[in-house]
Amino acid sequence: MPKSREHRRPLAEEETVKAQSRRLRGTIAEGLKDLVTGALSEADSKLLKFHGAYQQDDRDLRLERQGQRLEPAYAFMVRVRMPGGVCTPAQWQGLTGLARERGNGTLRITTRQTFQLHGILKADLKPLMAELGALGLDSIAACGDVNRNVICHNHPATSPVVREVRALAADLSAALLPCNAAYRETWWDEPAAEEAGAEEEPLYGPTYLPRKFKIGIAVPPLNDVDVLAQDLGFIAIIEEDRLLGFNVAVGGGMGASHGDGATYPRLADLIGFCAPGQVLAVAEQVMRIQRDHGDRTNRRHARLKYTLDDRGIAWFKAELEDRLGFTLGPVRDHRFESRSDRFGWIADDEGRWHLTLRVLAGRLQDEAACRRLTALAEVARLHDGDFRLTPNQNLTISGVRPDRKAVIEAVLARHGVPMPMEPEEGVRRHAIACVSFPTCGLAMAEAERALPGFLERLEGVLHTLGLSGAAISVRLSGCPNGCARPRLAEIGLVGKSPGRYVLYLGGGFAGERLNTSYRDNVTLDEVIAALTPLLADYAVHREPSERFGDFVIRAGHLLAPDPPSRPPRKEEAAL
Ligand code: SRM
Ligand code: SF4
Repeated sequence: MPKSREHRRPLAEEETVKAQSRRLRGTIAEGLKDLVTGALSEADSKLLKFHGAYQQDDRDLRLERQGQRLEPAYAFMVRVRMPGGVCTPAQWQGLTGLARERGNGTLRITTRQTFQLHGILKADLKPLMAELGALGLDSIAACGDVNRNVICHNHPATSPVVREVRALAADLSAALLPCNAAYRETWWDEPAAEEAGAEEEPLYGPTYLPRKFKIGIAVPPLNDVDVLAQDLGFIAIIEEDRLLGFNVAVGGGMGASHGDGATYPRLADLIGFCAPGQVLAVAEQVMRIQRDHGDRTNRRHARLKYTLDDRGIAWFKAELEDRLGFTLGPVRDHRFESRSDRFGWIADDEGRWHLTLRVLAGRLQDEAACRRLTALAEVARLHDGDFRLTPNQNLTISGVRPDRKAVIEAVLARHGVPMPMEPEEGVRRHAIACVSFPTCGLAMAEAERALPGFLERLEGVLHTLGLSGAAISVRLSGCPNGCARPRLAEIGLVGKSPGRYVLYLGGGFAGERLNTSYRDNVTLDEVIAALTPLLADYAVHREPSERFGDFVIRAGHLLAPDPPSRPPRKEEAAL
């Protein structure tokens, strides 16, 4: 934002909260002791995000409790920091225990390769954080105006550079952590630092970033991290199995608000190439530019994507190279083919096996027919490799010795966990949904809970049309913040109000193109009705290997104007 405009506006309230927080401590420690209420103060609940936790209330119970004049059913969500999405079997078992004993009995794999634990009552929050620490995990900077969980492609059998890329994700996460001791003091009872509340934050400064910041590392031809949706993306350039460096992409972001044209999803721009040894410097300087130039007056305009659009890519690149003291190389060729996970057993060059399982919407829980949480905890007891979470909300049991494959399969089968799906289940393989109701405070329509029913209906249509195996990406978000990255789906649904969505079509299969609004304010019935003729046309007129997202554009379907989707008002019906 041009300086003159910014100067006339007051700072966003969050800026004052951060500045007065004594390096993110606020009064969280005191607030936790007050068990008369299930909540923290408003300022502390904002600061809590920097500690990786959100205060939420059960949206299913909100109205009922309002009617009974009770305070909302408050509970907390904790998001673990897990760079590159890898954890040990012991950590897996520990997290399962935490979910059962202190949470709502489920673990939720997120679109940023980590776990969220939901439904934690105030009295359980501090013990849970301590137990997380004992597992060698934490939730520092998993939320808040800082660099978030760094994501990267992590399937060991995909490419020889996966190990390097994972190490880089961990290095980035460590290098970009805030330096204050607030987390350790608040949750782990470490003695207060001498300079408590005034520690140096050499990278962030006293008010941290204007907004969240996200980094992803892709290993072509896979783009499972949706690298162009990140504030900062690194795309591995590999030649003869050697990592040469990375194309650098800046300014991606998915969030928008309905009806507010000043907010929009944006794909990152490729600005150059850097060597592996330059990645940390590039990341740090990109973040510093955003720290110094991002909009601190309007949080809806505070992501890097808006800084870039306000000031221009040329300005940004010059500023970056000036701060770096070297120039980026020219962008190298790369090609993405897919964002999908590779399901089933795959062996790597060293003869270890890796089993990727589909977890619909990332929710690990025990249900009557399928006791996933129990099954995986049991696998963790006998597994000596690790577990890897994917940005598609799925899971790889990784590094399995050949003689353990059958044992793992038997455990999964005993608890009703299906082995990876048949190839016919095309659409299910590519589906993602955000959490939404009942925990998300920003949800406008169902997402995770609506996904299974929606997929079943869509699969019915596809089956009838002979398209059961068609790989089509479907993503469902409960609001336009876009946590499931729905604006990058071939079929994207974005919640507008309970039961109603905007239907977007035409996203690129490998995440290279945003989709376009096709129907506004429609129910899921109307979505199926709108999709059926398009899919029928696709079944008959698609070219060999043509993706649905490409087809709807080529066939001109996206040019049709949106018909009114709301029911006619009384006066209109009378005409
Ligand atoms: Fe998100 C806010 C869940 C990935 C864009 N997101 C939220 C909150 C915390 C709601 C809130 O602020 O009160 C949601 C908590 C729901 C709950 O009950 O658990 C939430 N976001 C999620 C997760 C769990 C979705 C999922 O189903 O997996 C993902 C957790 C990621 C993680 O582990 O760190 C998640 N969120 C994303 C992504 C995808 C990504 O990062 O690749 C996006 C779009 C990319 C982007 O940031 O532009 C995303 N979430 C948002 C936004 C819009 C931000 C914006 O600047 O436009 C919000 C709202 C906000 O920050 O004010 C938001
Ligand atoms: Fe909540 Fe909206 Fe994100 Fe879904 S997209 S989790 S409804 S903020």
